[in-house]
Amino acid sequence: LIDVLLILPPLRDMERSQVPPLGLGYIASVLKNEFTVKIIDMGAEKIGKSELINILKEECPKVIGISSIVTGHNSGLKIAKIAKEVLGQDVMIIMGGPQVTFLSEETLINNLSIDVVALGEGEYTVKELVSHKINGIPKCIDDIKGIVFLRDNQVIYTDKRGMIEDLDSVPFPSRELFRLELYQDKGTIITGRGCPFSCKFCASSSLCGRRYRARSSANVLKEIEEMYYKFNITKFYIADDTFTFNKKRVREICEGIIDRELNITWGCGTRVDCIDEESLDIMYKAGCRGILVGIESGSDEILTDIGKGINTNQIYDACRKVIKCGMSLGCSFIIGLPEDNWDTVLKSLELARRIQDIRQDINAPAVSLYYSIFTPLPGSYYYENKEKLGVELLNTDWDKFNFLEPVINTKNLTSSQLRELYFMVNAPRKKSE
Ligand code: B12
Ligand code: SF4
Repeated sequence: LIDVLLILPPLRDMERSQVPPLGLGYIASVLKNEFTVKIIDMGAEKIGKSELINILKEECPKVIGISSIVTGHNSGLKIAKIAKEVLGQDVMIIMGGPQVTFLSEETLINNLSIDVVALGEGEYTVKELVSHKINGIPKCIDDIKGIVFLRDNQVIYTDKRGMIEDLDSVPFPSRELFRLELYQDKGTIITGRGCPFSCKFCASSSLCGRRYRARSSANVLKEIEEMYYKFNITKFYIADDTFTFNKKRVREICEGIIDRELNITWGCGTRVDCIDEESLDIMYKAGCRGILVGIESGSDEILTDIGKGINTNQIYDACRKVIKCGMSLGCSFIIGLPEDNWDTVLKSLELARRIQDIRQDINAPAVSLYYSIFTPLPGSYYYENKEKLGVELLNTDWDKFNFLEPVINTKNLTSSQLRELYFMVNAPRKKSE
């Protein structure tokens, strides 16, 4: 028997997640000193309905926390329903995570199995909810900030909860509760939250704030050491939105890795305007072998329109620097943005090829290209303003919001043209080209 069961529902169209659910790991960490907690990742652990029912019967959790990401939202709702059927009405079901944070009212109204939605960062909200349920403290649920629930068919919002200011004060995610061997990228770590930029297609800043709340380098190094020594992890991926935003901190972290003689390799994601040769140099020395950048478009007009704040010259230069310093480079593009047309998408293809050609000159590691189809995500500017921008949503089945198939017509491109363009940009490049 356990107090709390935290569940990552299976994500549609992904065979399994390659990354442990760190958000749930963080929540477990603040709970585990006081309560018994278990985490299941249904996709990675291949847990189907009947196994879920067995787990529920065996563990009889008093509280269930379900994580909601866009393509896992529907399955999360089904799980909540099953849990109430198996355990009865008394079990408290909390849903939290990026998707439900922006869809709290409709989720509660249409799914009576969900008792509470916790908005934004969940660590301390969940802790208070569990304490309310199990210890009766606080006595009244209305005193818990950052939640939404139904009472007599009325939607009740409690006071807002601020973002966690000092992320160093949050314990590291409970990796011992994950089945780490199941994940390709088990070395994923988050060294800060939030993003100071506000690209119109992205929900990041409305979710985690328009400020990068960086953890101190000492705190990050401590977690890297824990992962290295306790969990034998030697391949890391730093999954922050913009890891290299603060140069000084990057330097401190890299010097820390070098000083500790940790035999690791790692990769990170960042923006092209946060890349410079000096940082790349020390990053390489500290084991960084790959960088993923969000390029989004090869058209300067589109880049301006989406609010990315970068241009194609900056992109080319930054990519050249990464390739030159011997790291592999990942470039992600979005096709079918609200102002995109056939020509602007071709410009992306052209830029991608120019970037790949840099590598031929230098004989460097791989350049990988990732194209996704523009998919308006709740919480993003484009989702909120879709009608105004001529974006017609063809499908409201969240399972289809997988970035691989179009769920929209834009004013310049139909969904079938988008499909065609997607096929074209992903076609292998012919030798003569
Ligand atoms: C790092 C990251 C990833 C990493 C790692 C994710 C992971 N498993 O931890 C990778 C690269 C794998 C990834 C993949 C995807 N991601 Co992502 N990712 C992010 C990013 C940049 C940071 C997330 C993060 O780690 N934050 C810090 C941790 C601690 O937060 P968290 O995991 O969200 O959990 C907190 C809260 O959400 C909440 N919470 C979460 N679950 C629960 C459950 C309960 C019960 C409660 C109460 C609270 C709660 O509390 C947690 C602790 O504070 C965000 C952008 C952002 N700034 O949020 C996008 C973001 C979350 N990702 C997004 C998407 C769409 C995806 C993909 C579906 C994209 C794709 N097609 O591949 C996949 C999903 C696969 C997966 N397994 O997660 C969207 C989500 C939009 C939405 N409406 O759902 C975001 C917001 C970015 C965007 N494009 O706008 N992602
Ligand atoms: S796309 Fe990247 S830089 Fe832009 S708002 Fe999202 S996380 Fe920030």
